[in-house]
Amino acid sequence: MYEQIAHSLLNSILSDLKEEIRQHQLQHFYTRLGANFYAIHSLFRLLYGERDDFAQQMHRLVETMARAYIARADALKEIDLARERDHSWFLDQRWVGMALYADGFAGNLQGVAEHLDYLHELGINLVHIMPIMRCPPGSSDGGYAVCDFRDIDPRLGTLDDLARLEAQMRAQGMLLTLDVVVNHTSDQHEWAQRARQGDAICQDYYHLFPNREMPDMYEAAMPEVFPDTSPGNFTWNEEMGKWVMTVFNNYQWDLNYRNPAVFIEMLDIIFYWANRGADVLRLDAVAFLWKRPGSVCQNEREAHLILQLFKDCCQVVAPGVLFIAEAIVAPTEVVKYFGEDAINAKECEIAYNATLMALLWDAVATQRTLLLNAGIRNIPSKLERATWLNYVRCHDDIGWGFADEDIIQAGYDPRAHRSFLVDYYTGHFPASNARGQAFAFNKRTGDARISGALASLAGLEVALEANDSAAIDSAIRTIQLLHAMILSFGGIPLLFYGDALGTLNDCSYLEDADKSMDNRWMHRPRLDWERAARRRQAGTPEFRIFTALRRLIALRKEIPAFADLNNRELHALDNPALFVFSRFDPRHGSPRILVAANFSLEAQALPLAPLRQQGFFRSGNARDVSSEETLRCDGDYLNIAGHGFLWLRDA
Ligand code: OTU
Repeated sequence: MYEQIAHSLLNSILSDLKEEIRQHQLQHFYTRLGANFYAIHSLFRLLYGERDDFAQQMHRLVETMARAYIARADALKEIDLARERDHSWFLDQRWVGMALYADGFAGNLQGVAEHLDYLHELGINLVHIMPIMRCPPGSSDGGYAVCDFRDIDPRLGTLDDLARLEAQMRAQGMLLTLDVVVNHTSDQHEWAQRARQGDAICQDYYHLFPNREMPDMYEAAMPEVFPDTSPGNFTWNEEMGKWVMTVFNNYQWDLNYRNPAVFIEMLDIIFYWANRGADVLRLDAVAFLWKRPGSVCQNEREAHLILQLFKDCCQVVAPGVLFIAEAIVAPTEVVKYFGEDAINAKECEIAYNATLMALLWDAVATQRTLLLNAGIRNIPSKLERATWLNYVRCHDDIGWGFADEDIIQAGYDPRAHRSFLVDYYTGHFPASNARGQAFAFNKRTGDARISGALASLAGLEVALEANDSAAIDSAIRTIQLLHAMILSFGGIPLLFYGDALGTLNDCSYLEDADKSMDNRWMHRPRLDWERAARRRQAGTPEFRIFTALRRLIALRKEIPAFADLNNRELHALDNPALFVFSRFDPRHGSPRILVAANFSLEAQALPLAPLRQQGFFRSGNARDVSSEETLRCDGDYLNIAGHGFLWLRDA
């Protein structure tokens, strides 16, 4: 949009740019900046317009973008142009992701490069390497307490190792996803160290308070993220004689985005990793970016403005790079991270679908899909050019973050139901064979979340110990069912390393003093490659899980209706154990797929009449693409085995 104030400011900024910048070939930079400048200026003014140095800061912002654009390699600029032409490329069903720790997966970055063939074998072509930036020795929240945003943790390798890995992945058509921890730094970051020494400029990077007045005001409304290990949201610092805002662990200092210097620094760090070849950047804890006393300090309007501004600026410098919003918040809030009041995603193109994840675990525990159906129906629809990251397990705990109204709609009492889920997954519920642990138990609210490896939560650990082959079969079916859901639901499926091999809880973290307080480490294993080799040995659980998932992944890639183009319909059927939806292909009109899942351990009857009314099974037969079997559909019902699923296409 053209607007005089913004445009004349842009002209003056551009004519002031230093000769060393202007001498470069900046054609695409100028056209993109011209296109986005009105938005960038408006957002920056909404956030920082009150300041005397607003024009200067705006100037710095443009210069930062220009320098990052100049530093961007030609090969990456080519990719940007190609992705501009094919701007919905990431909605395609061919993408299948995995999140892994470089050290847990293969020792370090070099090890990851050496094990890319494993990922290939499984069909993975998007790899999220958990945080690799430099952290202090000792506790670092699994890499989320960064002390140098521009270097790689020496325990994992070097920038050169990353460059080699990136080149290798690119040559094999794999996407690289890296974390940028935008909300906080380690207390050992240079800014924090200088702040402690009294540097006023660095003190302004954080939220510091001389006494309890403001912290108390904040605390009245703020929840606690880690209530048992890091209670409260502030930490006293003796050296400065000040309270520091530390929403997560006490060694993670929250950045102060009221200061435009913080915004520009973090934007420049986003550019830095984009220019190192990341295709996708996972922005950590984005819901927390803006703190307002008296509010819960999550999902504030300004947090969205900051993300929009990150996006608008990144589109100028590196338009091919996507953002993932890591916002584990209520379903109605999470869709806002795609951008509000827009048609296309204008914040983050991808967001974690924590709602689906928790609902799937709810369906497993209850053997009922009442809440799953209610919860999915009530997820607000998302924008175009936006997609979900669908996952069953990740490196974090499982929180029961679905809406209370949905729980009520499903016929349960919210408090009692959430505590049932904790009992179930910690194995305290009589019929449960899950073996998780409670995480972040909050004495005040009674809330708890769940840690544990997927296979252990699905009952495989208990079954193997008992050497009970029926129970082993059942756990393996559960693991397949859950993955079949994230592969077909719509969005990018993100597997968690280890899960395709049925990796169980790993309690060795208890011997490490830097980890023992945080039981999320029980599901962040060090992969045992000897055990992984059993994926080739018929009959082993590793073989059974791996081959099944590899097959489903390969099938997904061949089914155009599984691309995420707002092409899903939920089907409400009169059976509380079934989850049934269909996917259609709006682009090529290839066949619809009806996904029918049975979350009960007993076989269930899928009623066909209501589906026939919607145009399915006209020929009387259907093909289950997942098993390559043709099924007769001319009767009243189709049988689905306990924890079974079908991917049905008209035959
Ligand atoms: C994120 O977590 C990371 O995924 C966690 O591993 C980090 O501990 C945390 O940020 C701090 O960097 O912020 O938006 O276990 O679900 O803290 C949600 C709790 C987050 C996580 C939550 C999450």
